[in-house]
Amino acid sequence: MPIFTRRAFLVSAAASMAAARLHAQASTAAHVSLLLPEQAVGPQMPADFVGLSYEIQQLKDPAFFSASNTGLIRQFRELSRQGVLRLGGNTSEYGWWKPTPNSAEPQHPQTRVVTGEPQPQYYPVTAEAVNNLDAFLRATQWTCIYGLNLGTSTPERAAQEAAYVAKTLGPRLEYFQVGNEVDLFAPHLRDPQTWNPQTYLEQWLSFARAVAAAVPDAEFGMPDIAGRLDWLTEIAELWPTIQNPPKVVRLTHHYYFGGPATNPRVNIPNLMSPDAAATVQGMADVANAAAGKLGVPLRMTEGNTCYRGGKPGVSDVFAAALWAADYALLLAANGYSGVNLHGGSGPSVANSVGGSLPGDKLLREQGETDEQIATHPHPFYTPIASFGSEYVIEPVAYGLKFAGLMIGGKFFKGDLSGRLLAAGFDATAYAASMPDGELRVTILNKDANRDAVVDLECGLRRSGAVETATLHAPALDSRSAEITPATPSGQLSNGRLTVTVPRATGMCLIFRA
Ligand code: BDP
Repeated sequence: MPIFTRRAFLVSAAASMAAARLHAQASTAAHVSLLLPEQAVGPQMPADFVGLSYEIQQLKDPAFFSASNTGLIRQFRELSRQGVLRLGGNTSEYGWWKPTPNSAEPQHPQTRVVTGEPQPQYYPVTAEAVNNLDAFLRATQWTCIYGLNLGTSTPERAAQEAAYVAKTLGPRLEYFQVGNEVDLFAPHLRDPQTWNPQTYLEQWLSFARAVAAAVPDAEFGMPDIAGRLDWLTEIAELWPTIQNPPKVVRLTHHYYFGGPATNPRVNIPNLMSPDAAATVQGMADVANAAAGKLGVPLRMTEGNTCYRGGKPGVSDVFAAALWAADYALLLAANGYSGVNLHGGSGPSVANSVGGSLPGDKLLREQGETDEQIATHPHPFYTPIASFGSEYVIEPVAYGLKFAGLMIGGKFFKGDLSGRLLAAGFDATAYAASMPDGELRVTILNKDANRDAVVDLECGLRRSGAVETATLHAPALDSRSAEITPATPSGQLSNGRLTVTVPRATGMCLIFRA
């Protein structure tokens, strides 16, 4: 199945008619009142909410995740002091465990070659790579979700690898994932006639039980589906029929806004449209129902703006920052325990999608020279890009970092975003009560043309100093993003404050305790 048919494109045609102009000249503003609910009864955003997702194939180069890759360590620390690195992706189905330098490569099963799917390029994951990964995690103070190969490995080999990983990473191991995007295993990795949630569960169980026998306290996140939410529902229904199930601690799935790069509907107006957020909310509702049945939290373990490596001009610009901030906060407010944005090195992601990035082809067709193409991050959506020996935080990661300002907060229920939408704004808002008594309100104005004048009315708080941090850039299509740290910006008077959130800007208001 070609990759462009793999995911339903989730944005409505109506939204694609939305505001086409990215740089409005005339300044228009509109007014809305938001009453902040009195009590924070929603989910709390966990300390390790922020995460990144990389192809396991990165481990092919043991120096990548290692203590000596100081530039990468610095950017991980910059993004989050306590994040979660998830190793998975399509390439996780082609890694083989090589415990000693002399270990022989195993026989691999026959797979079908399907255009757009990763070619079976097998590569060793060595003990040295896992040792170095541990040193990297110690240096970053991040933890790791470790992906095991379900596609072409065996329960025995997965158990051997898991035992070494668990022993080496210790508390830095969050849990194991077995298989990436199993709902897309057919046709290249499994027979479409027989592959379904039931047969997946049977195979998953044989792997997870072997892992649990080798690592008695082993924990798992599953099923890491690409988009077939009905798989979550069906797995939750089948789960009670399993006797002594392995310990599952997260229900996981993935989401890309659209794709591939050649799809004209993957554009900035659609990415900013309220429909995009509504789609994520719809998925969260289904996923939450399944997670409730299983009694485990959700985690969005992989995703980004545009699958097959991202789209230049959409994935690598400021619009992606606003998208990521809104996406992360929407998931947090829906009780997700975290989100991992996918990225990594160009070759690893290219290998995960059949060998090349469609975004490169697009740029060449648009007449960009090799030199110009090299100014884009590869893959185009990567949160941390490398240019020569330098690692750089990309706009999409600034969005995630900005969302992180709400970490520790307990969300207010009450549809603040719905009220902005009803008032005609392409904007969202999230309010949370922080552990130290602060109140934080993040407003994301995704509108390219209109500033939003918002009258905030606080239920409980009547006075006090207000500080503001902003997420901004010159325009939605700028190859940059900036977070301005919190600075004093006013006072609550009689429980009220009026703020102007400029077009294409995120604002986090901090009401000091
Ligand atoms: C997901 C895969 C990942 C790819 C990504 C993409 O898990 O390996 O890199 O899509 O298409 O389906 O960009």
